[in-house]
Amino acid sequence: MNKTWWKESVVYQIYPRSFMDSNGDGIGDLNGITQKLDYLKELGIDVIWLSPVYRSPNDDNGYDISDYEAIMDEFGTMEDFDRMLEAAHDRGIRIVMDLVVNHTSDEHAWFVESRSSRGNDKRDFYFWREGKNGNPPNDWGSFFSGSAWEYDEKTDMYYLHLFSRKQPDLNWENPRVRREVFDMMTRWCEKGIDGFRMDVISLVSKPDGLPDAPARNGLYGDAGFVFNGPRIHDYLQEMNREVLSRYDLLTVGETPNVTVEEARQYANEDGTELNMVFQFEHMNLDGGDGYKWSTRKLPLVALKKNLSKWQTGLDGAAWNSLYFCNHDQPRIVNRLGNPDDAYREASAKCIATCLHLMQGTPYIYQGEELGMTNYPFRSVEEFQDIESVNAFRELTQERGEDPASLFPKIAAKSRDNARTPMQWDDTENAGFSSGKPWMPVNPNYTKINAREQIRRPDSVFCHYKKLIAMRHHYEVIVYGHYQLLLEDDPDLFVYTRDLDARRLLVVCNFSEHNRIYVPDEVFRNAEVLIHSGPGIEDCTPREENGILRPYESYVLIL
Ligand code: TEU
Ligand code: CA
Repeated sequence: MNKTWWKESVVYQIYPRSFMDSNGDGIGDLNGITQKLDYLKELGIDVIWLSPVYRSPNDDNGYDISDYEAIMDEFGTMEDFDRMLEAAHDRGIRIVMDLVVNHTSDEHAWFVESRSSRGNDKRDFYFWREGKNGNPPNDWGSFFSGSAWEYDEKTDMYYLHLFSRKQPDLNWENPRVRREVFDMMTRWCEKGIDGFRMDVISLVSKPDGLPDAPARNGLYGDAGFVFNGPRIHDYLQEMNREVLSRYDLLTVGETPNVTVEEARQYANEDGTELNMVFQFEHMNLDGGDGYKWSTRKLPLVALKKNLSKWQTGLDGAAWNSLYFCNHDQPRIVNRLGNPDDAYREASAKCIATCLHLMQGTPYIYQGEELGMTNYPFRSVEEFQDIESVNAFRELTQERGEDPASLFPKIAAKSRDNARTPMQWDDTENAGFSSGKPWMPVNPNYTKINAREQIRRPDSVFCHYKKLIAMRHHYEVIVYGHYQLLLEDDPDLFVYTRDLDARRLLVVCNFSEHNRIYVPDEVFRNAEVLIHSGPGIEDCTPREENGILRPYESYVLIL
């Protein structure tokens, strides 16, 4: 197993729009991030993954880029970026940028040129096709509802957009596109950044001939089959040769629909492609029928089996990312824990222990370290995210779903849950902004905020801080081999890690009733590395003859 810094790091994801507003316009910005670097240093994280800060019309909150080498006006200037980068490096914190190159904004100069005429020099930077008898070129549906094709009257052709119509897909079959992307990446690396998170990178190779989808998902074909296309590994190996291999980077691909077998290629130990990928199987376990919208919670036994499959499936061959939260996912406390006061902190700490003791690089999404929860949406008008807004409209107006029964399912899974402002303290707007925040602050900020937790030893923040310090101290946590115990137990998530003579036992009770679990005799004299749960302030796991309280978790080390 190759040992390296990005395997031993903990990454913190910042969604700049909602992190910290320094100039009172209600929108987070780069200077706000710089102001909060000492907070992140206190937490102990090693790397920041910065969601897009490039120029954008914000049709998809920055994931629609109109200039890859200019800073979004609302976030500040390139000088602000340089200042933030330097301030992070001064604190030993690396900066990983979000690379969104499956598509650009329709306001990007390339697309403006490409759409201007059929003969334009940049026409084939994108996918332009003739319609069929007045219909789109194929039946693909956009991930943001509607057809994945937009008719462009000027040249009487359609262009492909797997996301919003303002996010036209780049044609990676065109070597000039790849050259432009690689050169842009190189210029960012020359500025001293430390890596890339690659947005839906597994989409950039489309199936030959752009055939109809093999499965339908309501009105349109399910474009999910486009992921992991025929030349994806050729393109990533070319990117690796042209850019990635020339710098000391953390690279993580966002690869929905990836399997363990494919991940062993994407994130292979030979380093010919990426360091790691984000898989989505565990995040889809609480989905609805035929789509993600649902009020179901994550089923524990299925979750244990899926995460264990990834732990053992990549061990020694590739490298896992470890995440439950990001800007696209609802808050994990609601999906796997309990957001009510009685159990919120215990369940948040139990979740953190369970994830952070696995093999792989952990990712913490802003606010996860505080146990932040979903937002209490009351009506569909409160949704701002294009995915939620379009889905509600299409499902009710075009597919006849009942609005009243659909609303709670969208409210539970909406990406907006992760995009409410970071809760810094209990002053107005949770200390996020002196102006009107672009997105309402979760009203529970008076109870859940960083200032209240930083100095409270049993807070969620201090629990994450301890987990991060443990990972920095014990190689067995980073490199140890994983084995699941009690595979079919509906409440307990119990596993071991071992590396040479070191052994860990991780015990988590994901239920709201007491359970009995007595560790194997071999752990009789083991040290307690971390222990959390309601009412356990002054006891150790063994003193309670195996009683595990609701959401109690602990780690023993030999
Ligand atoms: O997400 C791609 C993606 O997988 C999501 O659309 C996911 O399928 C959906 O959100 C599940 O709820 C990336 C970015 O993370 C997302 O924010 C962007 O909207 C999207 O790509 C387009 O750039
Ligand atoms: Ca601002």
